[in-house]
Amino acid sequence: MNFNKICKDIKNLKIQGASRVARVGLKAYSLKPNNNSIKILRKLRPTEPMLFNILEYAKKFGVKEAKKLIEGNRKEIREVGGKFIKKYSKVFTHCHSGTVVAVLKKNKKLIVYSTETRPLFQGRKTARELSKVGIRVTEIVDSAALNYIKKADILIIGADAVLKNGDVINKIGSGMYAELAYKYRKQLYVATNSLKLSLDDVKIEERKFMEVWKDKPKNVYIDNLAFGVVKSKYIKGIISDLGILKPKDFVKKAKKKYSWLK
Ligand code: RUB
Repeated sequence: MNFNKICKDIKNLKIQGASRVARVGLKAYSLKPNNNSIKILRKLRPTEPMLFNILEYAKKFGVKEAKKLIEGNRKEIREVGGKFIKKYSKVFTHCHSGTVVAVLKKNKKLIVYSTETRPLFQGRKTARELSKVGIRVTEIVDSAALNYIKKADILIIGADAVLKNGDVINKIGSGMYAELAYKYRKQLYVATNSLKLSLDDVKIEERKFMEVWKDKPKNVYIDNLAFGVVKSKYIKGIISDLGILKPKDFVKKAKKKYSWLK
């Protein structure tokens, strides 16, 4: 794959999920390692600080070291998260997070409720990957979520960014599910690579209306925000390579780990 093809695939979501975007984005940078490539890559998915951080790291310490950092973190998360989820739990998740899938795969004896995630149906990817390893998945339309949140023992979602106040940005809908979980006293965890810490404000990506309704009538307007905020007060813990921490403690520890992130 060449640089332009990778950029195209990231833009049209053939390559999706913050971690995969960062890993493949790093590969693109390794093919054309200069400042202009960084500029181009940063524009593809504006809500992906893991990509921005890893490019920054690669520029400072080289691509090989950057790869090592990502892989080391991934391994840690799988260990930490795999031990954490109790057997036979009913787990609610939203969208497709490679990190959540990796953690759930560590414990096959689960029942997973997965939202289909309109408009692009990333939830089907989650269902495919989990069912392949023998996990029982119930795929639901997004608007059925309340019933399944009530049935669930735990909610686990991914993250695109963790902000310095401990709030998390993830697929649109995540904030709404978090508030429902809180109301019904269900614990919500976020599984993430600590490289998603962002010390800067994060722009929420707005995608084309066609993804929602290609031949919409005149005078119908479409808002297609890709992501939304999950307030830290709704998050019981962040499962990451740094352990399982309260959002504020996660930020403290991550800031220390990435002191080069200014
Ligand atoms: C995917 C999404 C995922 C996070 C985390 O959105 O919101 O929950 O990116 O993914 P999109 P991961 O499909 O628009 O990229 O755990 O794989 O980093």
